[in-house]
Amino acid sequence: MKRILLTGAAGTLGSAMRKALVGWVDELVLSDIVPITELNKGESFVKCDLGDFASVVALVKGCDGIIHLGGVSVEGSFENIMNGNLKGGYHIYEAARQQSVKRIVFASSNHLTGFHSREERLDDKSPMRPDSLYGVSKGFGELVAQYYFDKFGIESALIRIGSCLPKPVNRRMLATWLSERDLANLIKRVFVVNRLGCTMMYGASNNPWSWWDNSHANFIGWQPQDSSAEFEEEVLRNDPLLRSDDPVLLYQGGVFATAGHFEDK
Ligand code: NAI
Ligand code: 15L
Repeated sequence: MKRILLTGAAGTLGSAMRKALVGWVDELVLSDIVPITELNKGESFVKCDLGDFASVVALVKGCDGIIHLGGVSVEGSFENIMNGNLKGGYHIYEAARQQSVKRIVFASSNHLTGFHSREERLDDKSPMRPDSLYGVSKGFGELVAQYYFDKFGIESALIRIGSCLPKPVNRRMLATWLSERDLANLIKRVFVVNRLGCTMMYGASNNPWSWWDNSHANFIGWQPQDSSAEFEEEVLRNDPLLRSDDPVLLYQGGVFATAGHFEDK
């Protein structure tokens, strides 16, 4: 593998993936709107606002693949989401088309389906039920990816990441947790599999409590190695049990579903 672009490289997952992907490619081109000053061997950095098309085209030039983690990662103002996620998502795909990049990992989110009940088990046929404008923006990103696959053959892994952090820290995350190692292995797998297509996958580790079924994507050969079970006792001890009628327990998206609507002033 030669030259791979990592957007959102200064963020939480970008930083974790930098560590996990050391030595995996000849060059990892890091990019973010926030500067990164300390580079490891095999890394370069380009500051870029995803909302600026000309900059994104220059950024993508000469890359063989893209891991697109950049953008707004929580609920926020429509202006910010529009710039980072709507414009940013479109810019990445249009730049990829112009620069003949053929494979992209798109960091989608469980908040695209966050209004499904926790009683449901979702698969690739389950409808999008976004729990926030942020979740809506991930639906836009997935549709852009599908369009660029059907029209131009650009392949994508649309990873609806659950909660990716070193360990699960609350009861919800016993279902949604994705270890950094499992995410890194999935990213690596995406770039070696012969046929990827435009495939959505729920990004969760091998958790005993799961709301998601990835069997449609078995052909990719990703087998998560970690499990939230290892942390269950600690989580149950530290995260108080909510009243059973607390609305936050109804929805997979948790507080994203029950929070008020973000109103632009
Ligand atoms: P983060 O907020 O820590 O990192 C996102 C990065 O994108 C930041 O460094 C930020 O500076 C950069 N960014 C924002 N707007 C930008 C713009 N206009 N131009 C260029 N860069 C911009 O988020 P995190 O947790 O690292 O998530 C990475 C990706 O994974 C995001 O797309 C997020 O939506 C997605 N995701 C993350 C989950 C998690 O558990 N951490 C769960 C589900 C999805
Ligand atoms: C996300 O999409 C967010 O980016 C992250 O900050 C977490 O809130 C995560 O989902 C989650 O649902 O735990």
